Amino acid sequence: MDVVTLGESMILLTPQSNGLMRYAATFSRKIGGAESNVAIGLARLGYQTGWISKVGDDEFGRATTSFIRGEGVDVSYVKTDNNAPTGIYFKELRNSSDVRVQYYRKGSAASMIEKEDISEEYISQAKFLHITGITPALSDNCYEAVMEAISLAKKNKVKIIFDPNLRMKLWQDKEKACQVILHIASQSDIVLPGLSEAAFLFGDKEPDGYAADFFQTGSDMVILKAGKEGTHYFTKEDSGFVKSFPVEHVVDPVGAGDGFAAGFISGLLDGLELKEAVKRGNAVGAMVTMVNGDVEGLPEKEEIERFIKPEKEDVS
Ligand code: KDG
Repeated sequence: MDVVTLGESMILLTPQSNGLMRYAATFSRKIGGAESNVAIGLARLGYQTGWISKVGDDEFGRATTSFIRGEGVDVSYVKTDNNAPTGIYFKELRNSSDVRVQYYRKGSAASMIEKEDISEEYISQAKFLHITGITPALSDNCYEAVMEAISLAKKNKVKIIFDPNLRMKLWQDKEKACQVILHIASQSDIVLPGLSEAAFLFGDKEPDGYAADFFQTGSDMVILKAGKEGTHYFTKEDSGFVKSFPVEHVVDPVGAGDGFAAGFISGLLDGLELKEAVKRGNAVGAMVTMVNGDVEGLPEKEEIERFIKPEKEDVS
């Protein structure tokens, strides 16, 4: 197993018309969830991934698990909760720069994940444990499950990669969000914050100021995503910046960070130089934004290579 991840996936409903969702009459039905997006992204690139979760004993739960299984992700640690439903979320695309997300997930099956659901045997098989700041925001028991996964990963020398994925709609208060995210960052080997997440945690600073703050919490590597500008990377020995790939028309930006994570982790698994791994992350992130849906734009490996180095058209 290359990567194990843990979190909630939901039915994703997107109006088939642009504009305010109150006028929408028909919706497309997809599946989304930050952690399974990463697991699917890596599976599509040819890596072995596993997703730990809970779904409801309902049609949406069965659809979610079979979709993720169908994408090549191991779901042997996905349980069914008989008393809580599978979560749902709506994505209202007013235009590509104004996307609103509406959750129907309070009390969902995944919010019932608890530390007893985390298997040491499963985590210990992985090279990386991927976690995000969404899961600990779902419930106290989810927070405990994340901490259990972290402690099992540490015990078994599995590297921990953490994407803060700050979703303010899921947190009761800012202070708790800040405290929990910093605590998890302090337990992680690699952190993947966006610039606005770093500003939320540490206030307004320059990128190297954020890196120093994350180093102080205990992380060894900081990958600071600056959206369409590019990505800064920092270790204690090395640092740099990799420009984003230009995207002419963003169709749907949701899932770009997960695409980045999948591409970046794949680069680490392939032993690429850090800069090249970041470049691959940027490429996958950009490709995700060109397609509607959280996972539908995730590429296969050969597509990334073509995207990074487009072949010159034969004009002879
Ligand atoms: O990163 C994309 C996620 O935000 C999306 O898939 C839905 O998991 C989701 C969430 O909690 O917002």
